[in-house]
Amino acid sequence: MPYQPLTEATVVDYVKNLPEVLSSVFLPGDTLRGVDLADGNVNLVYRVSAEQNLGRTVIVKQALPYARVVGESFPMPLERSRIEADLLQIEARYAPEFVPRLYHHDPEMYAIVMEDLNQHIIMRKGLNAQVVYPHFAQHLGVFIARTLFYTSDLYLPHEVKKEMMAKHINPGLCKVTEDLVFTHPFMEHPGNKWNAELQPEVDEIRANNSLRSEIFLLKEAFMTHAQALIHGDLHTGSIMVNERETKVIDPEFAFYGPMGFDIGAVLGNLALAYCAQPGHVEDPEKCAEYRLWLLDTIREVWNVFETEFRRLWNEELNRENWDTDEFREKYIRRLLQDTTGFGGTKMMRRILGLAHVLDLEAIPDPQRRATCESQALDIGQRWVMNRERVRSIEDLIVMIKESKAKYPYGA
Ligand code: SR1
Ligand code: MG
Repeated sequence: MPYQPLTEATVVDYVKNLPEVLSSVFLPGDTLRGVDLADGNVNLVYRVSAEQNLGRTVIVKQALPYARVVGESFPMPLERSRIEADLLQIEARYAPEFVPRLYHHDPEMYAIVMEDLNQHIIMRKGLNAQVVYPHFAQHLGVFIARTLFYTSDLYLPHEVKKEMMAKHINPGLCKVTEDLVFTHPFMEHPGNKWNAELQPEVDEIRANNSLRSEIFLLKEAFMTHAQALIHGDLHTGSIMVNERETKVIDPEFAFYGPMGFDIGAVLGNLALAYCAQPGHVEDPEKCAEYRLWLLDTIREVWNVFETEFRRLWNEELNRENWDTDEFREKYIRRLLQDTTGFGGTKMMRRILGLAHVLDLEAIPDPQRRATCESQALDIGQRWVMNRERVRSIEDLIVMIKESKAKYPYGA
């Protein structure tokens, strides 16, 4: 079928013509209905379910040649759909319990059909409502350790790694990240958006060449450090959760990049949720209690990651290539430092750049939101500027606890 964007009306016929999807999910005689679910920045997303039983359901995700929320002035390669399909299969090899099942990939329509996670919600929405996810840190720590270790030179024979790198080169989406995460937020750019209440702070950051040079070092590491096949956009909008399960979605930004970019995305977005809580919760005790859970979760994600990563290192390392314990300790320390720098950068881009996050955008009062955003900018700067001194996850937590908003609400 030649490429054309699907609609609520056409997506049902599209699914009806996919025999392997019909036989895996639906029953003969099912009447299918399509519903538009798109609420991310980039793609079309539909739910197609059987009227007879809404539990028989799939998600159809289709790439547009541009970013959905911006329009045709922001072109994006359709090829990202193939990357996403490949990644879902690779992740399923190493961490099957944490990814949705892929039923079908259509290279002509740039569409994938996958499991409908209708028992889960986007994690950001749960964090905005102070929901505690008791298994999240365990799940996510294991997911990142396995997907990063098993796709790196620590495990793969060198020729396999090189083939994987060639297959997963993703220049179009990497350019989006280079621009929207590392470049535009830290300069005057027409795509940027920010809260006018923060103007003096925004001006200060954009004039801070010491900070900007550190961000550029991180950008250069992002562009050149082909360490593992990373997810590439692992924020809390790319994670679906409930109290029992955790599923990582949307790996369309994947490529061979630095491991710390994924780990930093998770920790930085949890820190954004921490900053946003006073914008959502009126009761100070309840707010403090949930913030404590977020700090524990940041700590726990790293600790679980490190424990699992060390286990894999001990049991699965390609020992022909790597053999000293001292190297392992230096490697893990550098991972934590990269995590800190990338995490801080990703926090700031969500306040200064084009793509913002619901954690903060859902706070209607601009002054109250500015207090939360200002604290996030402070943490982001601390993480970036102090990353080389970081020795343990506690150092990141201390920087969060010591951070301050420049414009305390109501002061
Ligand atoms: C045009 S918006 C692009 C952003 O959305 C994705 O979630 C990525 O974070 C990207 O930077
Ligand atoms: Mg996404």
